[in-house]
Amino acid sequence: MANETVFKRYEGNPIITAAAVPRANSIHNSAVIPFEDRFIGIFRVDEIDMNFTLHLGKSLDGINWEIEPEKIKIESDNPELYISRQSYDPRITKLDNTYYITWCNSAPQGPCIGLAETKDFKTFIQRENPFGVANRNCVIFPRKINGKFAALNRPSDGGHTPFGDIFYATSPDLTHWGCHRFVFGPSSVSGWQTTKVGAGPVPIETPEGWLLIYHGVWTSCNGYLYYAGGALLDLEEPWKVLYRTRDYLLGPTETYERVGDVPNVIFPSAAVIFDETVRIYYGCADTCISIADANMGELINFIKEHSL
Ligand code: BMA
Repeated sequence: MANETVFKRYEGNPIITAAAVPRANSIHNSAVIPFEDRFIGIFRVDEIDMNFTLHLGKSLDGINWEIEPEKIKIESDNPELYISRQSYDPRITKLDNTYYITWCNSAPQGPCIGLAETKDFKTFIQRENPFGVANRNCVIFPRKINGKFAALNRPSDGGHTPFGDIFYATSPDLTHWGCHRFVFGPSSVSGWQTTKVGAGPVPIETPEGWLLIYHGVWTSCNGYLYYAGGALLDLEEPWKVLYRTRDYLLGPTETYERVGDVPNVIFPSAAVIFDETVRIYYGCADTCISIADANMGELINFIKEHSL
């Protein structure tokens, strides 16, 4: 396959298409996490009325999935909290015994971040939206940092945002967020990430720092192209960038990445560790989901050796 470095695409890609859910137009940009003796996913389903809904999926091997035809029910005792008809790009973080789901929960005023928690993937409780409009791409770190919950997020605008920097924020209680720090923005010397960047999967803790897979965007004369890159962030001060790739880790080169509702999009949104392997799940052309595997040591070395 074209231009692979450390990530190798699965030969059966794409692993999930719209055929998995009866009313789906497309299924992409979704969250996956190990749970009990299997894998659980929260899938972004763009339905045939082109509203975006979140659906639960289960898999024994992480490759073959059963996805529920109905969207998940997220409960709240606060009538002022709502679930948008445009709910998209979920991520799942396990922290202690609770699973936190963040997603883009579009408000009438623009996109913002939704937050819900579950312990069993049967009952989902919505919490306050962590940030105001407009914001996309929120991932919560899998442990507290210096005693606080911590998250990466990406302030945006109400449209197709021609800019975008990654910020870090902390919270004592997952409701009140502050201590905002700039992490990194686009790079003028690495073409695939000159327009905007955004966090992908939940960061993975390694002895070398937090491993962050992120997306970077280039604006061509024909519109945006989305790529996957990698960074290592300081373990205790994650707004400090130790390394960040100049070369992309995956670019849209395969037909299923190039052709779809939005062409030329690789949107990594989940990562799972198997022994020494990092497997990423990524949305392809806003249409389907694929996976790619890298050896953890090789990935970290690649990020260090191909850093900006
Ligand atoms: C971003 C998000 C993603 C999408 C990408 C490419 O702004 O909306 O859901 O994959 O654009 O269309």
